[in-house]
Amino acid sequence: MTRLGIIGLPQSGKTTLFNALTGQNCPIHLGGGKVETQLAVVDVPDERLKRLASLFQPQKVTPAKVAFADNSGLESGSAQKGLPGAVLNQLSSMDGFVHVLRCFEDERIPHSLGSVDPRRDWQKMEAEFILYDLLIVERRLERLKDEQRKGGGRLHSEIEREQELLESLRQALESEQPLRRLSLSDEQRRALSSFAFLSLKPILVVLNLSETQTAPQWEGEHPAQAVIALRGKLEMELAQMPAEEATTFQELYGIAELSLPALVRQAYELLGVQTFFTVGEDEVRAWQVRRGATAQEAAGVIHTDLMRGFIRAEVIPYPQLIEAGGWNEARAKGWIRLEGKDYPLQEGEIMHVRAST
Ligand SMILES: Nc1nc2c(ncn2[C@@H]2O[C@H](COP(=O)(O)OP(=O)(O)O)[C@@H](O)[C@H]2O)c(=O)[nH]1
Ligand SMILES: [Mg+2]
Repeated sequence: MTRLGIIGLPQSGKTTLFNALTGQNCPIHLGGGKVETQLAVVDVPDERLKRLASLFQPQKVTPAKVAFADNSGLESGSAQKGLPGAVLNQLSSMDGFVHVLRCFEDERIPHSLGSVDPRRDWQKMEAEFILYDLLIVERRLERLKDEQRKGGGRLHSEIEREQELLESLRQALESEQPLRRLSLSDEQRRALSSFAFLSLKPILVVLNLSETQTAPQWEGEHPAQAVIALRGKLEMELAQMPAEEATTFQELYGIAELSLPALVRQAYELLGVQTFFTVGEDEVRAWQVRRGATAQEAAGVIHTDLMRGFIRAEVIPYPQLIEAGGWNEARAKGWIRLEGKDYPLQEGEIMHVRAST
């Protein structure tokens, strides 16, 4: 399951956003400075799943899930001093981040850095991530030097290749570039995956606006970075209201849709994740898989047995299945394709795995 860490300065609106996304009611003020992670698993909103469910009338409908983590440790380090290593460490287990930046003005809520300035706040967190990653890189380079000297283990050429890669990371970090901005090959990414660099993880910027604010200009579009503006407090209140009342308020404030669907869409985009479906009388279900994954890999998401015993996959795009009006109807039209294990599954396709078990 995809895990997104909500980060940002104290009082930026992280817990508020968490509550808005999850419809939960976590206490806004967590005292004690204890490092704790609140994890909430949220259904991924998907209109297609609903359509498929009404078509197949299954006993069970299972949406894909995303987990949001609100880390109370982010409140513990004073904004001036920076975050404790233990907190940064915890963040390294996340797949990506949602970075909340305070844009709202409210005299009753003092800003930990004295003034509302989202760009400065953004740079501050970036700088912490970069520094943390730099320490890891330097430590690793020291190790590699030892390894080089002692010998006996890996090939010299192999060690050198890693050194070169880490040197290029060091250069980027020293010039204050987050690692997510580097273009790395798949092989390089694999080589780096065990380090869990914070500045390499994709990040979604959330501009947290007051009820009446409009979003400030925000550049920095990048494949691993996106921006979304929302009114956190208002959305939290809406998420906690009975549905009917919420609709009235939504109309009043001109909110076409709450942020969860857009936020999840953006996160999928950033994380390189896509959806596929399985259908049947017992269950209609949405699944997550790496974009570009093969049919066999996707089968493995459903069950390892289906991956091992994979023979062929029956595949059809969502719009075609809807147009046909059912699986048998689609088959009669010849729209259900048979694909082999290397077929790259496309976003929104419905798959039925034939496997020998
Ligand atoms: N006016 C206004 N207040 C907000 C907004 N978002 C959060 N707050 C308030 O800011 C304070 C800090 O919010 P909280 O979610 O606890 O921030 P955290 O420390 O980042 O978790 C709370 O009193 C919230 O009610 C917003 O969009 N508008
Ligand atoms: Mg909080």
